[in-house]
Amino acid sequence: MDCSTVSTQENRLETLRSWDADWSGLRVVVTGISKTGFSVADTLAELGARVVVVAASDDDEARAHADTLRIVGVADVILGAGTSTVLPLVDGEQAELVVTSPGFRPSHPLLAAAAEAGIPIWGDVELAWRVQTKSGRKTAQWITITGTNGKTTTTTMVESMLQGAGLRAIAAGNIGTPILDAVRDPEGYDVLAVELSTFQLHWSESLEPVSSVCLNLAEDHVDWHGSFAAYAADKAKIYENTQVACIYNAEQIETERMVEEADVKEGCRAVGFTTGIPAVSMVGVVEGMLVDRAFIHERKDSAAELAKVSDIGDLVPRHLVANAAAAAALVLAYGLSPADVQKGLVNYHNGEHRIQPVASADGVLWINDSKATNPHAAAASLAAFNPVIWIAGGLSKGVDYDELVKAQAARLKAVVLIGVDSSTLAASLARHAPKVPVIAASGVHTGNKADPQAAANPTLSDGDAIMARAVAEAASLAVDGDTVLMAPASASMDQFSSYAHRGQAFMDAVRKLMESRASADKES
Ligand code: UMA
Repeated sequence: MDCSTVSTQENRLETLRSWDADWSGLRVVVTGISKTGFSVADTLAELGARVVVVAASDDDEARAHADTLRIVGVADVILGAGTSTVLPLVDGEQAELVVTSPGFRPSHPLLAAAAEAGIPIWGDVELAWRVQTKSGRKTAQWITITGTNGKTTTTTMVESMLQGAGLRAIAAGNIGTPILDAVRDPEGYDVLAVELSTFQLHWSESLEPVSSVCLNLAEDHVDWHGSFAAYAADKAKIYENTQVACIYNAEQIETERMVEEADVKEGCRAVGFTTGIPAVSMVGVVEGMLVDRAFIHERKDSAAELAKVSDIGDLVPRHLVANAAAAAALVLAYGLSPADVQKGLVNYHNGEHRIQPVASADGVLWINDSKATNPHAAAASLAAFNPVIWIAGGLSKGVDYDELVKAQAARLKAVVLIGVDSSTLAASLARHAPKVPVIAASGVHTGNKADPQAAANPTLSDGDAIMARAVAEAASLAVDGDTVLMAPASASMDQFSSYAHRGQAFMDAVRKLMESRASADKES
């Protein structure tokens, strides 16, 4: 493609900054046909663009989505393994734009081909920002949240505070509701609490959030980004063009550096959050109270009370306090009052699968933290308990467990491994916690189809059976004062359909164990 063609294309895309702009006939390839791909293709078809969708999946869900998309006017849907490696033509011509689902890595052959051909690539979040302005519909302000861990909790807290203040607000983005679904709501929202992953930030340029935060930064998704530096650079994009306040983690200098280097709107402030006593321009904690030293006039020598830490719940580990402080700073920047912050925290219920107490019996506390899909998240919950019988392992996503195991070894009483291949974690344990007993829940290879318990009970998948065994192993070791913590530090997809499925398997197994103990007690 020559330079003049590329620049004409870029000029056209430059004009596409509202729903009412002229999207008709724009040739777009959409990658993926799950949540994101479907919402993108559906939106573009409604806007009159010429759309071809490509996805490796060819299951019932993909085919049903394809049928619907054809009905709404999508030109072509190409499904099946291997099909998504070549950039297809749209109406016999090269695409002018690719809009990608977050699961596609930048190195994916299709995206690499688009980049090579000079075709711009957006994510669904970039498209959503551009189409959100529509005559006759409210345009929402965005509050954006990223970080290696705590995104979902913080986003939900922000949503709770906004809704508590009587605003029409919803959490969307990586949290599960595609951002385009929220943006296309016919009534519109006052504010969107937008959880963003680095996969989404990588392909976003135009966002202008009212406030934004990178909660923390630790190793994750290195396989997608290619390197930790590339992952960190994409996380830092959260702060670009922020209007009122960039919120950083005062206990993690990297996030403050990101703010210093960001290109923000005139007058935008840097505000820290901390679980300790706040300095000026921070939200923090003083004697069990969440306090604001950033948004009040007298911040030089005083702080305003926002809420009691106990308003968040009964079991409040430190990282949850940090999430609440960040959420408070984000909404105070938007203009909410201290009373709104407090009401939001009181209304907030810690979501399922996030450090969720499941049972407390014979002095043993059972905690489900299936949402801990990486070492950093697991570290946060391990740090909240001592001594711990730790159920861990799963799909490691290429991360390194050495630092986690080194830091937490002292509180580990035993480790029960789940996961098809938890050898990386097992090796870290052997290196840095050699005295801690490690039990594999189903022998060496936990995905073992010949597992006798799974074979004996065909209604259980391997994952469910192995979790039941892990719970039984943990129960045989646990004594008064111990915590059994299922915080796998790994993704779930090797044995379960999702982290929620894994968490449910754990909770079911614990409940069954409690029931069988209760009936044994009755009999004796
Ligand atoms: N596909 C291919 N080839 C690939 C990769 C994917 O063809 O190489 C196709 C699949 O066949 C399927 C589609 O792409 O048709 C799947 O797309 P996707 O993986 O982007 O998944 P979605 O269902 O669209 O969900 C995405 C987010 N998923 C990921 O980022 C992996 C969801 O975050 C998000 O909730 C949803 O959009 C709505 O915004 C999930 C997640 O795991 C929860 N996020 C990661 C995390 O939190 O750590 C980043």
